[in-house]
Amino acid sequence: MRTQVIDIFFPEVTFLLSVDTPEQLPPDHGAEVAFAGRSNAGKSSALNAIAGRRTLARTSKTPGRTRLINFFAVNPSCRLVDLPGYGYAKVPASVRERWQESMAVFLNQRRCLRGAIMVVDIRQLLTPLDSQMLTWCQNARLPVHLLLSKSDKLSRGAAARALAAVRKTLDETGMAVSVQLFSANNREGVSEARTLVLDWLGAAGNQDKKSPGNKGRESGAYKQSRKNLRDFPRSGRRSG
Ligand SMILES: Nc1nc2c(ncn2[C@@H]2O[C@H](COP(=O)(O)OP(=O)(O)OP(=O)(O)O)[C@@H](O)[C@H]2O)c(=O)[nH]1
Ligand SMILES: [Mg+2]
Repeated sequence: MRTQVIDIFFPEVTFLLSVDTPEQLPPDHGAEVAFAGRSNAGKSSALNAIAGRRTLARTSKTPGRTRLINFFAVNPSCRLVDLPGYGYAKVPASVRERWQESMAVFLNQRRCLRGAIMVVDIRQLLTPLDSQMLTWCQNARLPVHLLLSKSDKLSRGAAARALAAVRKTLDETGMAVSVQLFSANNREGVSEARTLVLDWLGAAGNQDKKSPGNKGRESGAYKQSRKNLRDFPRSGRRSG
């Protein structure tokens, strides 16, 4: 059963390392899934919920908490990556520029990167910076799955309307991005997101990781998972 696979998949997850510059990145092999999004959107909380661990990645009420790229080892060849949040006004320009450079290198050149989980606060929807990040990912031919986070902050009706609005925006831009409601607090959508992360990481283990360029990102498995997730049904507030 799928849940049994999930239960035995993440217990070994541990903090691996934090990096500040592209030169410090760990070896580019195996498979990685990155968590990206605005500062304070709930990236670290989402990573923890999906990994099934409360305190793996540090979370905070204060925006800008995650300033380095943090790697968590799921097993010797698979990693979850907590990226620094963008859009936090108090970050000095020099830090922001360094972050942008690291991000560009990471998204464009990291061959083991299988997909990005983009976390967007459901109360803010897609901001210009989120759209920019989506464009970066599309240009890097990186599959993106969008979590509309903190869905517990809205009523069911309002959350459904927000989901429909984001789908419409994505359809209008023509971006092939899957999207779902998500709450680290009441666990809405956690199991669906976890299934996708496992698919991305697992599919990588079944193919030639030395294939050139970004071919691995466009494998049938990823296309299928994107297709399946394009229209996630609202699955109940305690689905995880
Ligand atoms: N109500 C609610 N609050 C959440 C949820 N997820 C995260 N939060 C809160 O939002 C705040 C930010 O969460 P983080 O997970 O630290 O956000 P982040 O995107 O990692 O933030 P930075 O690392 O600073 O960019 C914290 O106070 C969390 O408790 C959620 O699903 N529901
Ligand atoms: Mg964080």
